[in-house]
Parts: sequence; C-alpha cells; structure tokens
Amino acid sequence: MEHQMFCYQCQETAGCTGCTKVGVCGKKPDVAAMQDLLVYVTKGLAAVTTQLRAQGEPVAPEVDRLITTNLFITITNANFDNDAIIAAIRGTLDVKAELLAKAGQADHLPEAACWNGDSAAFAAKAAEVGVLSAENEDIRSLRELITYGLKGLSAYSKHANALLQQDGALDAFLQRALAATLDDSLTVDELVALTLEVGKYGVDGMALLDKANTEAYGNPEISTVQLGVGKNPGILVSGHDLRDLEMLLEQTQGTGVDVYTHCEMLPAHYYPAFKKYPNFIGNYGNAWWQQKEEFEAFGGPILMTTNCIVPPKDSYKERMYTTGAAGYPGCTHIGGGAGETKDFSALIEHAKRCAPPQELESGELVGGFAHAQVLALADKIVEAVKSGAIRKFVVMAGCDGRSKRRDYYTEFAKALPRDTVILTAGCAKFKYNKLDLGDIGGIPRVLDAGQCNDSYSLAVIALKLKEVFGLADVNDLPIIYNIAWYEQKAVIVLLSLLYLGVKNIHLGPTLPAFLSPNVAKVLVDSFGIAGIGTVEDDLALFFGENAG
Ligand code: FSO
Ligand code: SF4
Repeated sequence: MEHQMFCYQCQETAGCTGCTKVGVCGKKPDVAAMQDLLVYVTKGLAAVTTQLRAQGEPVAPEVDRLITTNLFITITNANFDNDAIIAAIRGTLDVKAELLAKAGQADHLPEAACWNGDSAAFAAKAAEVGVLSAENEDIRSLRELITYGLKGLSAYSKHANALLQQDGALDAFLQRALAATLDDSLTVDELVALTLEVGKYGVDGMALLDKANTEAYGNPEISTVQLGVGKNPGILVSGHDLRDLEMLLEQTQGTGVDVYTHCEMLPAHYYPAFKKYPNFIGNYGNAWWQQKEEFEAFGGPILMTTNCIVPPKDSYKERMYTTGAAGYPGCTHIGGGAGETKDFSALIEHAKRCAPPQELESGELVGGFAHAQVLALADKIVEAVKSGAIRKFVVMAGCDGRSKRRDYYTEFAKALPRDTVILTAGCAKFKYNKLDLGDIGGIPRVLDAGQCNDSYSLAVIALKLKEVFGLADVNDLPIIYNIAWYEQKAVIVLLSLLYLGVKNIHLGPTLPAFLSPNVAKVLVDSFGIAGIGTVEDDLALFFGENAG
C-alpha cells in the first residue's frame, strides 16, 4: 500500500494545511516520499560530518556541496524526477557509509546517521521519516521552519559555489543545524534560538552570493530590459543560476541563436558583464506560474536552472531542459558540477530547428537597483526623504504564485500613496512591475534590486539609510515591509530579516501552514509578524488617515 504523502512546505499547500494526495505543485506521492527520504539521509550525513568536525577531522568541500544540492533538490518546484532523487539518496548513503567509518562514538549518533538500506527498502523507510514523524506539533513546526530555512540557504550557497565561492563556516553551521533537527533532546526554546541563528547565517549566505555575483559580473546598475522579441530562434533561461546563463551566452556566440531570460533570470540584465553579449535580447514572460502559456508560445528550448518548474504540457515538454538541482522526468538534464563547463550544445542545436519566439509583449522595464546603485543615488534619495517628496519605502519583495489572493499585491501597489517607493526583489515584482507607477523626481516608484536573494541588497540599503539618518534602530526608518512568500527561499530571507532586527513584517498571502499556533505566537510576540488584510485596511494601518 502506498503511504500517504504529507507536505506543507510552501504557501500553496492544499487547504492551507498540507498536501496529502498530490501536491498543488504537481508533486506526486512517490516523489514526495523520496524527497522525504533524501532529506532524512542528508540530515543523517550532516550528523556524521558534524561529529567529524567535533573530532577535528576535515570535511571535504564536495561533501558540503552534496548536502546543499540535496536540500535544493527538495525545494518546491525544483525536481520532480524520482529516478534522480533516488540516485541522490543512493549516492548520499554511500558517502555517509564511508565517513561513518571514520567517526568515533557512532552509538551517540542519531538513527538517521546510521541507517542504510538498498533501494527496495526506500519506500518503507520514507513512510517512517516524513514531516509527521515528529509528534509534538511545536517541535515539528520548529524543525520544519529550520529545515526550510536551510533549504533556502542551500540554494543560495549552491549558486555561490557555482562561482567557486564557498564558506566553510556556513557549511559547518548548516550541517550542525540540520543535524539538530534529529536531536530529540532539544527543547522548544533551544529550537527557537537555533531558528534565529539560521537567520544569522542566512545573512552570511546572501552576502556570500552577492559577493560571488558582483565579483564575477560587476555591480547591478540601472538598466533597460526589452520585453519584445527578435527575429532569430531563441533559448529561454529560467531559474536563478547566473553561471549557467553565462556558459550558455558564451556557447551561443556566433550561432545565430538568441538568449532570453524568464522570471527570476530577469535581473541578469542588470549586470554589466552580461551586456557584452549581442544575442542577449531581453526578458520573455512573467512569473513562474504562468509558464505553461509562455513556454508554449516561446517555441524554442527552455533551460530550467532551478525552480520554479510547473509540470510541462506534452506540447513543449521535449523543449524543456533542466540542469543543476532541477529535474523533470522525460526532460533532458544537462550535467556538470561547480567549476565544470556544462555542454549546452543540445539546446543550441534544438533552437536552430525552431521558429523565433512569438511576441507576447513589447516595451521595456527598468531595474538594477541593488545596493551599490542605490547607494550611488543616496544623496538624491536622502534629499527626497528629507524634503518629504518620498514619505515611505515599501518593501514588497518575495515571490509570486497562482493564488488569486495575490492580486492583493497588484491592487496594493496601485493604491499606494504617490509619495511612496516600492523596493522589490524576487519574482513578487511581476505583480506590479509593468504598471505605470511613475517616478518621484526621477526616482522610479518601483526599484527592483534583483532576485529573491538580492533581498540582501534591500537590507544593506536599510542599514545604510539608518546610518545616514543617524537612527538607533532600523525600525525607525520610514520603511514598511509587506512581503509575499511562496517557497523555502523566502523562509531564509524572512529569518535573515528577523536576525537583522526588522520588526512588524507583514507576510502574505497566507501565513505558513508549518507554523503551529505556539510558534506563530512567538513570531508575533517577539517580532510583530502579521498577515495581510484588505488593501483598504492595510493602507489605513500603514498610513493612517493620509493613505490617499
Ligand atoms: Fe520565485 Fe520560484 Fe526566487 Fe522562489 S521563481 S518562487 S522564493 O523559486 O526563489 O522568487
Ligand atoms: Fe504541496 Fe507545496 Fe509541498 Fe508541493 S511543495 S506538495 S504544493 S506543500
């Protein structure tokens, strides 16, 4: 008998409680089970590496990367390929067995560190080790909150690793925290403290990725991005991995094949290094959840470098390729690890057989307001705040998604007073980045810093403004946080903001199902976390009587 799945890691979880039959995302029970097992054996490996470090033994960077890749595979919409997940479990068990032999005091290690089994045993084991295996709902909630934060942190680490930047202290923490979720002796208070520590390393992880990106590709700068299409066949790149995009751009030079970004790849256009490629045309389409129509219309091959994959229609499935942690059964996967050159020739040859993309939109977008660019404009911005031309900044970073409730963000952006500026990052921007919201003295009213990890830029900007205005507390700034979340990268962004002391964050469209009432209460009482209401009520809350 097939074990019932249970997953509640993303905002779209069924009924705001948990997916139990099939994922709203399209994840099937067999894939859900193997993802649960992959998380379990990865936690076991983390317990072994944490023990080895305590013994003073080094842990190889490849093992650190195996752990982050495994967690990334289990992020919402990243990998639907059961065979790939089973192969990852198998590979992890092999590495774990080898390291276990070096670890003393194996009897002190949790069961997950010692468990091994052949593929025939995987399904039965998976049924024992899912989310619901923790009986106490507060312990379960905190373990999952920590695990999801670490999944997000793993995604960002993996992107930094692809640019050959790795932080041993960050990996050691990630593994220690992962192993701690197996430790039955930890109390609720200890797990709350660990949750906040995850936020500290979240800041470090996003800083590492920011350093990796800007050292490799320069600082994002104000840029205009075309929304229309050219006359050549094209390849559409989605997901978040800039190194994959770079390799593809290199390999397409002189082939007559153009390259377009989709969704979270849009901010690649803001980096100076990518502007030198004449075939890097523009951005195609919108946020991830609209990909079925958009990928159909694109007509050429699509490269998914990470999530968010929507199960593809048969009509374009053979044009969809995956790489890195992403995977989908029946789609060709392009291999290659950190430091290796991936071979994208199959996509390029495929593109040559395809018609040019159908145009969906025309016009352009402006973005590139990451920390260096905004700080270069600091005088102008500070002046606008002092003169009252800018009354408030509204951080609306995060994710977009299918839920109709997310129309709130479009309506909220439209209804904001005209003396406010939206600071954004992540795919949440697609809810309002094509509205004509105008500018304030030449400063656009939507400043896009980049991908979801570039929320780090927004934090750097806030801390800098705090300094410039001579404020003691970051919460004294005229900044409102109204963030939309969807998957686990948003969890690490949220924990990072909490670690930096940001209070009164509004989180929508619904609060996470994985927060038990008591854990939610801790977040509300300590940090003033709140949900969203109606646009009218929230405007009144944020702006009082002067909301118009
Ligand atoms: Fe969006 Fe998907 Fe970037 Fe996420 S494309 S939802 S938070 O993967 O990572 O913002
Ligand atoms: Fe459901 Fe989200 Fe889990 Fe998919 S990732 S199974 S939609 S909770």
